[in-house]
Amino acid sequence: MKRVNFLLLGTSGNGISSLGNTLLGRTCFKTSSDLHATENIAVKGSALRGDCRITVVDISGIDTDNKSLDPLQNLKSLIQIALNYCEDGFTAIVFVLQFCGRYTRQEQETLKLIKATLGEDVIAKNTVCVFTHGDLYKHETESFITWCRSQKGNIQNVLAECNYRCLLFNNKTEDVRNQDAQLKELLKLATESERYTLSQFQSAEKERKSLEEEILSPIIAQEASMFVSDMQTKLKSLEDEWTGSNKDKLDLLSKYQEELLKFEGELVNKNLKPGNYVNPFGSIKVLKVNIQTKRKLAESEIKLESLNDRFETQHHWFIRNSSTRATCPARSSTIQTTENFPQETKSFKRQNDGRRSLREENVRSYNLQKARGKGNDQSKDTKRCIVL
Ligand SMILES: Nc1nc2c(ncn2[C@@H]2O[C@H](COP(=O)(O)OP(=O)(O)OP(=O)(O)O)[C@@H](O)[C@H]2O)c(=O)[nH]1
Ligand SMILES: [Mg+2]
Repeated sequence: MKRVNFLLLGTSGNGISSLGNTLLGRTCFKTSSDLHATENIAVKGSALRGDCRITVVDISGIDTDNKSLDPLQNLKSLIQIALNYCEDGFTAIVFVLQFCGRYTRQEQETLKLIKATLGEDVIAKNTVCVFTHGDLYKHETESFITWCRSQKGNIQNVLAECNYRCLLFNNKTEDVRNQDAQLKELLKLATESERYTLSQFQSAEKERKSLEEEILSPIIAQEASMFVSDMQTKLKSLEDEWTGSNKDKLDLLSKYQEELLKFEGELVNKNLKPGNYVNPFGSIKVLKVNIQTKRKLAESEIKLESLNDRFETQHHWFIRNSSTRATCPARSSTIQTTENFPQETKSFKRQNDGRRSLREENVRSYNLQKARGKGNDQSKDTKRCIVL
């Protein structure tokens, strides 16, 4: 006995379950005229039609704008269930459209999701397009296939892609001969398509990943823009309101830099796809430069503070020591200690050298006067030493 498996997919409400029932010749799947979609399920039904065992898996209608991950994950798990139901794969994938329904952006999103989930070439290789609501077809003068070929835009691309394996179905017909003729036509078209197998589904993982990245990219970009604006606020308040030390400021900037680099690394791994959103890498680059400039500034301030401290220390040391010497010009030991000035700056050294020679000259002259017996004039010496 011939065994034929069909997997039915399409936008919610297009008549997927009704088509399933027509194919099986009995009511197996729940149909509804409700305006809302039915729950997310994959249901299998089977029936003997002539010399053929027909198995149908009805995947509940798709409703997606591909802006969240749920529909992708849902469809992926429903297809896995469907492939478990039919381990030898599907004779054909049936993409269900509605005759007289406009081929809108919603249909395009459904198609995008189907291709991403089952593989980019699923329409070209494995699909038959079935239009339900065939009872509304009133173009008696032209065949349905001529009508298909005369369509324009995105729907024309789809029909051409599946090589016009297209068929009109009237799910409302009570005429058994008409029902049989529709099924026979579908079986014929199905043989023109390739069997859809588990291995094909498995190798579509990269397409699923790619759509996943495309869906997540604007969400990630939004998160990144929040991170950037938060970091900008922190840097601004560091500039305007900081009252702590430069050392603490530098530590904080290093922390921000670390956070930014970590965030950037994670963002690179997320593989952002180009889309209708601001690319966060530009703002991150600006932030990096901003932090680096602030760090350099803080480092210079710290260096300046340390130089100032040293200057202050030396200045006080010098003032203390030079005043001692000024009142005691005769103490040569004090004069000698000038050799031991700690880490003199060049200008200090120049000044000290000048002062030392003046002091030595004073001492020499004091000793000379003393030797001549005139050295008791202390006031004169002091006056000279005050020059120091
Ligand atoms: N006139 C007409 N109505 C149809 C045809 N096929 C389906 N319908 C109607 O379309 C409506 C939706 O049919 P369903 O088979 O429940 O659609 P579905 O795609 O399975 O919907 P969900 O599973 O809820 O997404 C029902 O009211 C059906 O009676 C058809 O060929 N002709
Ligand atoms: Mg249904």
